[in-house]
Amino acid sequence: MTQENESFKSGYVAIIGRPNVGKSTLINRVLGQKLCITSRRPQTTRHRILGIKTTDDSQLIYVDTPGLHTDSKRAMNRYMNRAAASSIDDVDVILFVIDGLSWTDEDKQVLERLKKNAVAPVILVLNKVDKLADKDLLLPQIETLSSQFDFAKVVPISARKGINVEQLENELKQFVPLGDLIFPEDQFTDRSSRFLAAELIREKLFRQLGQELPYSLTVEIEEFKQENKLYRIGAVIYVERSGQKSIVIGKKGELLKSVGREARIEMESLFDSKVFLQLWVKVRDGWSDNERMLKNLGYNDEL
Ligand SMILES: Nc1nc2c(ncn2[C@@H]2O[C@H](COP(=O)(O)OP(=O)(O)OP(=O)(O)O)[C@@H](O)[C@H]2O)c(=O)[nH]1
Ligand SMILES: [Mg+2]
Repeated sequence: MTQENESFKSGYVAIIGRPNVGKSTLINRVLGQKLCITSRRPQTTRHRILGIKTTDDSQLIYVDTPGLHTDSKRAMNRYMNRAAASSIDDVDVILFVIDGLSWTDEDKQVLERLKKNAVAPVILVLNKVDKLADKDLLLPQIETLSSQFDFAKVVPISARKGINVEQLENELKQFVPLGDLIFPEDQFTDRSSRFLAAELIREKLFRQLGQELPYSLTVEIEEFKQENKLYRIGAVIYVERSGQKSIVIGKKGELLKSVGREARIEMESLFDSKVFLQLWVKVRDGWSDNERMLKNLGYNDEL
């Protein structure tokens, strides 16, 4: 298709920012489908994920990244910061996402990193403008930040409501080079169905557990079989202490059951198949601060 179209453009867009500013929500909005998991909790995204959007005139490959944060003591946190920081390299344009009017120390540190390492142009994206009654309130913030860094553009959006997102996508096309498809046109991510299944289970746990959420919880898919129009999926939820195990299971197993139900429904729509899902909870002491266990659980420095 693209051979005939000499004006076709393709390239990479990194999405960078502190935790919880709406990076993953933005990718889902752009793709028009749920790919990346999102939640009210900071540090929802743990791995780099590509979200690929192909249109008649371009293929933009969005790189979702874990929120850059300052607490890098645990091995998993260091892994997440590395995954985010390395995404700044080798992209055509960087979206630096912040939460509307707020500006925290963590935002400042992300900007410092960009100042030091970003080679590609950086667009400042002020997200969550739906929360502002008066958009003019953004002007002083834009002015202050623009005096600290030479942003290629400043774009206020609401990823959740879709405000100004199409305009942002159009702007992005200026920054990617002419080029052919990088991925097949019907591919929307670099991640396997198996990975996405584990992520969906983790999202449901993040959302249902609220304040009780054991932060160091992870999901490992042990069985993933496709039989005609049925996916047979077995997953283990790892926590670090036995007290956390009972929280995840809930009274009479209710919480785990409802996590399983919600995850299954989304998997069925994602895979367009029936899904038979089984969940177990196990304790694996200290996994989030142990480099070897992290690797075993899929926290590899991939890419
Ligand atoms: N009001 C409002 N909320 C938003 C908007 N975009 C995202 N959110 C909410 O902000 C929270 C965090 O969104 P995520 O997309 O998970 O944020 P993230 O930047 O990917 O977070 P990490 O993966 O933890 O780094 C969720 O509760 C979203 O629903 C927006 O435009 N407006
Ligand atoms: Mg995220």
